[in-house]
Amino acid sequence: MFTHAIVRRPCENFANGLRTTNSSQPADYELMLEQHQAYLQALSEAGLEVIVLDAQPDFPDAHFVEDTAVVTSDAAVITIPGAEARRGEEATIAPVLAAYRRIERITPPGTLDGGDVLQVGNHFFIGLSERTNPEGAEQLARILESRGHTWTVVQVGAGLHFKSSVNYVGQNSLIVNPEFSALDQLDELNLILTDRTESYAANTLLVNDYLLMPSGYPNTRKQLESLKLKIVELEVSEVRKMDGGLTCMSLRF
Ligand code: CIR
Repeated sequence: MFTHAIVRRPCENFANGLRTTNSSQPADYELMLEQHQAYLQALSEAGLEVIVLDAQPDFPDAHFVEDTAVVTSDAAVITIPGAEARRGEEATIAPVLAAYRRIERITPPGTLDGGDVLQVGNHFFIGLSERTNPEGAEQLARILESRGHTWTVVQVGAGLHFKSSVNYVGQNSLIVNPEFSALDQLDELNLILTDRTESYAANTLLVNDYLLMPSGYPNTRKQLESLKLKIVELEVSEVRKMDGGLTCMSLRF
C-alpha cells in the first residue's frame, strides 16, 4: 500500500517545457492548474498523504516529479534526468525524500528518468530510452539488486518513457499500448491491450485500490473494469500536450 505522494505545482511557464507532440496546440495554465488540482484530489481520495512542493519557474517540466527519483520500499534513488534542460529538478526532491528513505544516486555518465522504471511487486522493469542510457540502467539495477529486488532491462521502442506505454494495474496484469505487446520480457504477466485508437490510456495509474485513468477511453475502461478496482477518470489534456500523463506527476511510496 502507498501512504504518500510527492507532487509539485505546475509553474506559470509550464508550456515552455519540452514537447514533441501536438506542437500547434498551446497549453493553458488555468486549465492545467484545474486538472492538477483534480489529480491531487484523486490521490488523496485513494488514501495518500499528498506532499505538495512549490512550483519551480526555472524548470517548466518540474511538476513531472516522477522522473527525478525511483522510490523503493527502503531507498530513494535520485536520478540524473536524461534531458539536459531538466537537470537540476532532482536537487529539490532529494531533501524531501530523505525524510522517508535512504538516499542513493545515479552518477555520471548515467542518465535515468523515473518514467522509464516500472515496479511490479519486487521486480523492476528498466526502460532504455532517449532519456535513460545503459549506464543509468545498470547503476539502478546494481542498487536494486543490492536491496534484494530483481530487474529486467527493456527497450522503449516508441513514446517518451516506458510508462508512457506500459503500466501495472494489479493482479499480475499490465495495461499496454499494443506497440509493446511483443516484448518477451513481459511474457509472465497478463497483458491488457488498449485498442489502437486508445493507446494513450496505457498511461493509467494504480494507487492502492484505485485506478486513475485519463478520461475518454471507453473501450479501455471496459477492459479495466474487470479488475474490480475503483476507477477515477481524470482530464489530462494540458499535461498530454506536454508529453506527460497521470503517472509522471507524482512519486508514490
Ligand atoms: C519531458 O519531455 O520531459 C516532459 N515534457 C514530459 C515528461 C513526462 N514524464 C513522464 O512521462 N514520466
